[in-house]
Amino acid sequence: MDELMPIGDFSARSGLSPKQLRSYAASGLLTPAAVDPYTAYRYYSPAQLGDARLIDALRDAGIPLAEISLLLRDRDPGRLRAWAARVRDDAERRHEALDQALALLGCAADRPTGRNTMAYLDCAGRTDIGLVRENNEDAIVTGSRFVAVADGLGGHAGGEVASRLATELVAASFTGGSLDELATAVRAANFAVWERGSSTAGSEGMGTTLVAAGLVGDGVLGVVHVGDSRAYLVRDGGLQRLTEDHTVAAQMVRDGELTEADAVGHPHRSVLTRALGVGPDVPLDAVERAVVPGDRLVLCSDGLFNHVPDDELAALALSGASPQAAVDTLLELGLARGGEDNLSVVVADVRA
Ligand SMILES: [Mn+2]
Repeated sequence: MDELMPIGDFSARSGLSPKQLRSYAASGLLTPAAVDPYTAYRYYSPAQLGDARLIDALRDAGIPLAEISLLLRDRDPGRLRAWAARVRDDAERRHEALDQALALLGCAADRPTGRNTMAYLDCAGRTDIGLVRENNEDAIVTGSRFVAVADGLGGHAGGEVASRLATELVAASFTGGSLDELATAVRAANFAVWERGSSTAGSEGMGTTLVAAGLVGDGVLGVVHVGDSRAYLVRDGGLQRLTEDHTVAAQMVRDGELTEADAVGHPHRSVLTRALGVGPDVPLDAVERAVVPGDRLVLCSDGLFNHVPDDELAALALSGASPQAAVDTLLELGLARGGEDNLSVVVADVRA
């Protein structure tokens, strides 16, 4: 404790003003190592410099104090990567709005136009706890290049943690580089969820489904999935499933032991043959599809498709409604038909 610094010295070394330091002390972010009971002078230890600089950098990045406090507690880089993805999406939206404003003034956009000519996703999504469950273990991601749906499993809070962690990690590392890169990110998320599950009391056996879809080149969609959350492509009046359910019943259908119709009410229709996070490695399905403007993607959890069969989903997804209207219609229908599971749906239109 001989190296304790008064607030002035600590301020000089950390680059934070005494006023900032007092406000971080008041909000509980950075408590002085000692306070002189007679003078009320605050003293900081050199070990606190790292945290002070971390807080400063996060404040510079515009991260709210409450989030900084969470970050200091669990130090999960995934949280920061998720923020980075949000900042990029936000910047992209603001650039687009500015380009639009410039166009309204009769000016050409200042940005290089390369990005504007590339396909992007116009999307909407909702996840709902449903009418029976006590927590929502589904998680969704929506963005202009990447969308995902996950359906968590496991006791206590395990399912929620698993689906959120998996979607945040994959979204944060998504750069649109290639299908391989997306698959690598899903494998890394699998390992992270498995590690969290095996090191946290009460979270043993937690896991999640994941269907992750992103533009991995201009006009190329990559889809990686594990479990029974689905991706569909709606094109030219038809609906194609891009994913095969990894369930016992679906495997029996593929093996010719069960008809598609009998699988719908089968007792093993929701028993997964694969899930993300239940072991250190997991086999993935990864496919690439060419997409064109006008194509529509639908991602959903079993809570939706168990109530809304493919033909009906196709009709509703084709109705010409906006992504948000389609999401609302599908979700309300799932709820009206029982909603005994969590329900999630993401609808994304490919645009140029
Ligand atoms: Mn479910």
